[in-house]
Amino acid sequence: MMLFLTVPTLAALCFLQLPLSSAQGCLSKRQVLSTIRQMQKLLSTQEAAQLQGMRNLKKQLTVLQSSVHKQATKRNDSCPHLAVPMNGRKLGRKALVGHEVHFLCDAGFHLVGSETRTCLDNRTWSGQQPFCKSINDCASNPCANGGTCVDGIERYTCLCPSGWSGSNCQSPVYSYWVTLSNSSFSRQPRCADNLLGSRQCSCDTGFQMKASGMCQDVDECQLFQSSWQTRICVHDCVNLPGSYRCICPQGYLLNTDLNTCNDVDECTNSQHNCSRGEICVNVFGGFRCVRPECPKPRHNTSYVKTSAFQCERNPCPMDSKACRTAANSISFHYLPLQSNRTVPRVLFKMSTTRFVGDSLRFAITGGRGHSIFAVQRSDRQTGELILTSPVAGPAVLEVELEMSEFARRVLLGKHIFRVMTFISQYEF
Ligand SMILES: [Ca+2]
Ligand SMILES: [Ca+2]
Repeated sequence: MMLFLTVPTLAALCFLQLPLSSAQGCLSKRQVLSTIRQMQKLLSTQEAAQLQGMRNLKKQLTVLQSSVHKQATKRNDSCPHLAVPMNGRKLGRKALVGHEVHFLCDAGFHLVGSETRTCLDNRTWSGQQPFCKSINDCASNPCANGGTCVDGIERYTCLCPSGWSGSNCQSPVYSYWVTLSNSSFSRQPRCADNLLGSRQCSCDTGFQMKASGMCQDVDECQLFQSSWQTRICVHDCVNLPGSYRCICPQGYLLNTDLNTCNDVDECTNSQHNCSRGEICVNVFGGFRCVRPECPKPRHNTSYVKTSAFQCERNPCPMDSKACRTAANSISFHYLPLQSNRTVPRVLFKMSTTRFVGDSLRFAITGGRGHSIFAVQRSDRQTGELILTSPVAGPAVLEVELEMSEFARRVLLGKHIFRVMTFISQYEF
């Protein structure tokens, strides 16, 4: 900077002096020009060096800025973790600003919400968290009695017509049917005058002309439902103006034939209220919550649960009589059955896969109401539990069966089957 100020000043002084002094007192014109050129060259070089310096500095600042930005991105500039939708997948793991994740659903499900979400500058995700929805919860027509199925997020909802209630519109609202106005069962006939001048009248379907000239509803329920031979509904019948409707009791849905009733499987539809540790057993007209438990340890013998419905005996000293006579396994069996089923009926079969002896014996060893059961051998390795009398429900029957394995008349082991039969209130 000093040079920059000094050189032009010196040159200017010399030029000012030129007309006043002799050529010897100052530098010659040629020398001055040469000096100026040298000075100019020097200045250009300095200028270029300074510019280069500035550029380098600018570059370094840019590099520094970018590295600071990257570090900040690593630490803070990421969006919150996104959950993987149930029955679906998430593609893309990076949650940094500017990155995208994509969502897919498994077969049978469709995506509701954003298929792609981007991590925005403000560290939030664009769009909405998607979920995978079963393609159509209403596909199985779960709403009975003319209910309208509305496909929901997790499950469907039934919108029931007047006179019906329940999650599947399966329950009749009796007060509604009773209060149906009597007048709607009686209508004016439809009449037309023909060309001959006489009047012809007729009634709508389901109505018949009465002597009064009015059309009266046919009470199909009274006509047909009372007799077993002509029954039109498997359960109950409600007379309607011009028609009738079959109704099913709680726990059943009217079949598409509009006559029979189908049991609702509360266990697979998650309509049960069994607590943790209990197992839901679907039965006709309802469900049961069961808790199969192994016997308590006793006289050197104890059992361990090997599956939800099976207990196996732990190793025990065979010199102890309690150990030798204790069953090797105890299994639990829950059977739904309709009321008044025809007999004899095979309810249950038992056999062993690890048969090492030479004979198997089957016996009923206990249980409530076991007098209506019998056991018989169906082949060398299989025994059958047979119901011998019809049972009117509702009822719960318990029977304990024993299968003993012998080799040369020596007991090798035995297996206990605890069978519980749930008999419905109705014959369906
Ligand atoms: Ca009717
Ligand atoms: Ca059921």
